[in-house]
Amino acid sequence: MTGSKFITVEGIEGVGKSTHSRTLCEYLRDRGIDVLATREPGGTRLGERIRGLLLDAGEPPMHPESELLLIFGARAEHLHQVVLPALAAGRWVVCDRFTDATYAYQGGGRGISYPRIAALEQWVQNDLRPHVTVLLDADVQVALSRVRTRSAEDRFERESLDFFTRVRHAYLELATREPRRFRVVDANGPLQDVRRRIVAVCEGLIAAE
Ligand code: Z5A
Repeated sequence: MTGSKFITVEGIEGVGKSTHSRTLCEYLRDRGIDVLATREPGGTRLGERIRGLLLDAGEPPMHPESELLLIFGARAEHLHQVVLPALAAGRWVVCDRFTDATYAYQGGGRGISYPRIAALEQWVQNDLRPHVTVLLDADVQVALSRVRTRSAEDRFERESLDFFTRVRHAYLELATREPRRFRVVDANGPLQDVRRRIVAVCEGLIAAE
C-alpha cells in the first residue's frame, strides 16, 4: 500500500459523521491499512479542553471571532501533536470534522468572511489540506431529528433551523468548488443504505491507490 492519506468527514450534526467515520476506519483496517481515527475540535488533551469550552451551553455568549480563534488553537495543537506525526509515519488519518467545518459553521453559519478564515488556515496548516473529504449531506430536519432526542443540547445544538440550513449550503458550495477533493454522500434514508454508499467511496479510495 502507498503513502499516507488525510481523509476528513464532514456534514451538519446528525448526518452520521461519527458512525460512518467508524465505518471508513473499519473498512480500511480490514484491508491492512494503518489508520489513525481522530476528531476536531479535540484529538489532544488541550484540544478536548477547548472543545469543552466551545460546546458548553452554560458558557456566557462567545463572540464569533473568539470561537474561530479557539477552533484554530485546538487545530494547531492537533496538527502538531497528532496529525502531522501520523502522516509523516505513513499512516492514514481519518478525522471527524476539519477546516471545512470552520468555513461552514463560522463562515456560513456565523457570517465570518472566508478570506479571514483562509488567512488562519494558511497560517496554521501551511499547505496541509485533506486528500479526500467525505461530505455526508442530508435534509436539515432529517439530520436534526436524529440527535434532538438527546437529553442536553450543546452550544451549537441550540442554534436555529436557519443556522443549520446556512451551514449545509456552505458545505455544498465548498464541495462544488473542489469536486476532485469532495465525495458528497447522500445521508438521508436508513443507516444501512448510507453505509453502503460509504463503502462504495472506500472502494474508490482503495482502487485509486
Ligand atoms: N465545529 C465548528 O463550529 N467549527 C469547526 O471548525 C469544527 C467544529 C471542527 C461539535 O462537532 C461541534 O463543533 C459541531 C460544530 C462545531 N456542532 N454542531 N452541530 P461534533 O462533530 O462533535 O458534533 P456533532 O456534529 O453535533 O456530532 P453528532 O451530533 O454526533 O452528529 P454525527 O456525528 O453526524 O452523527 P452520529 O453520532 O453518527 O449519529 C447520530 C445519531 O443518529 C446516532 O444515534 C446514529 O445511530 C443515528 N444515525 C446516524 N445515521 C443514521 C441514519 N442514516 N438513519 C437513522 N439514524 C441514523
